[in-house]
Amino acid sequence: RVEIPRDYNAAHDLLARNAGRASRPAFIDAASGRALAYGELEQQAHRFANALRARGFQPESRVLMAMLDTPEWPVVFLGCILAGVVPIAANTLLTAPDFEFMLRDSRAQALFVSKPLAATFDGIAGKVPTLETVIVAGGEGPDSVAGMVAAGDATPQVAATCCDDPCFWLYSSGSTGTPKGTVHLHSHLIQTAELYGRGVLGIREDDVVFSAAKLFFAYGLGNALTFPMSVGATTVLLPTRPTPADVFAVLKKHRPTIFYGVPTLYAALLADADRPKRSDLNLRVCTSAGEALPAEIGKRWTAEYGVEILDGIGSTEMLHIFLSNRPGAVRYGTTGQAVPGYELRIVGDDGRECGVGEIGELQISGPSAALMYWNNRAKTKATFAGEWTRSGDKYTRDADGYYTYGGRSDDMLKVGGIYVSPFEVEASLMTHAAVLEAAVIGVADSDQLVKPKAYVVLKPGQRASEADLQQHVKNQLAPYKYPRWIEFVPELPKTATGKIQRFKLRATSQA
Ligand code: 3SK
Repeated sequence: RVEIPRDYNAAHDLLARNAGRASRPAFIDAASGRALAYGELEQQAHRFANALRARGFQPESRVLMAMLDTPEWPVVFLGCILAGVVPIAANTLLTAPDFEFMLRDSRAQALFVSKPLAATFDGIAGKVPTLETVIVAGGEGPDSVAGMVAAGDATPQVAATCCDDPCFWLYSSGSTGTPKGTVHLHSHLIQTAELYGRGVLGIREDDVVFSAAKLFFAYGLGNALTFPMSVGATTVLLPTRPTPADVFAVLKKHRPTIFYGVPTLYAALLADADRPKRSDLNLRVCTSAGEALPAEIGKRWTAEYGVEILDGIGSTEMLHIFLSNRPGAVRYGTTGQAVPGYELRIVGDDGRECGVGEIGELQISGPSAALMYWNNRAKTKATFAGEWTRSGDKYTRDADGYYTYGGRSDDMLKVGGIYVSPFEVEASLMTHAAVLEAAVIGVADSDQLVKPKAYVVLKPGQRASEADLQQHVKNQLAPYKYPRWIEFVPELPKTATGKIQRFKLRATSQA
């Protein structure tokens, strides 16, 4: 663990680490090709902080950011933190009712919104009494981010924050209920950079990084802001959706050394007929999170591009990855080992710690656990139990300390009294040559007994029958695990991060 001084401001630390790198590019906008150097970032963040103060924003007040990934994003985020103002990074793919909920729940006093998203807020801004100010990113004039930077005094001033002060929030969405404002402290960003960024990735100054996950996700925030800034590396930002064509264009043009993806994206990249050759890219390490990486995808990526994918798992609550494969010690099909600095335990339904090979809920103890969910005492108490944070994910651990994902607590199936991991059945289906993606849920048969059902997306131009795929799984897994029904679908329902929404399949499923 990293020792953090009591008087500590996270933005000041990240900027001060780069004081000697004024001309080195900190952020490159992939859309415009424009670069923001570390020296410019520091000046703009301080000017922005002073402009907030001049407009009367007090430390501990909250503001909502609904911004696309451009270099203005770190200016606003760091500028707020320098002023002691608490930025809330919102998922830009959400709908107007979601944003209205967040504005009301957080009582944010300002909204920073990218120009292309501004229309979503047209009907909301006047309705939320606590929202006083709307500032447009990518716009011009006094009520734009650029206008505030231009108007702000250049003299550096840092709010007198403590390492345990609330620093920023992220909203965490569960499969049920409203999103939960997850409150993170000043010390948390640098802890994740030291433990995972340096400890696992070995990130260094000469790295160029690119994250398909956007900055508003906890995964993207560490990947593309905290980790590179902690060592003076360069981040390429893509404001648009990371399509295979755009991702490959960035990988070819900017030649990042670290690429952070999610399993569905790796699958789509590998299925892209126009994918580049290994020699066109300059990758030294790739990561995957969001959901467990099927072994088949990891192996194919390594075979194609000669680089390992470090599959790991993190959470909005823990801010970043606490369990991960390590370079040179990857075991595809597992999520790897505990990230040093985090302690993990697996707890069974009876509340006792599980032994090797026993399945239970993964719980985490570490220095980046969120303080609480805002305005939600019940869910705070259910998730943050003293030193331990409950993940809601089922895992087993082997004798070497490698963890294997067994689905969400509520996704697990009990078939004939025996646990079946839907992920294991999906991974088996994915090894069939015709299968692009698969999702497995439990469906009750005519006897109301739960059995696995698979939803399968075939690769373009490929064919396979239900019987082919059932036989394929029976050949690989214990006989009771094969999917009793297979429905072929054009696509699977997914969250913005690419997680398969099995609850949507459950809502409409039939045997
Ligand atoms: O989904 C994950 O595994 C993850 C990783 C890093 C940070 C946050 C999350 C949710």
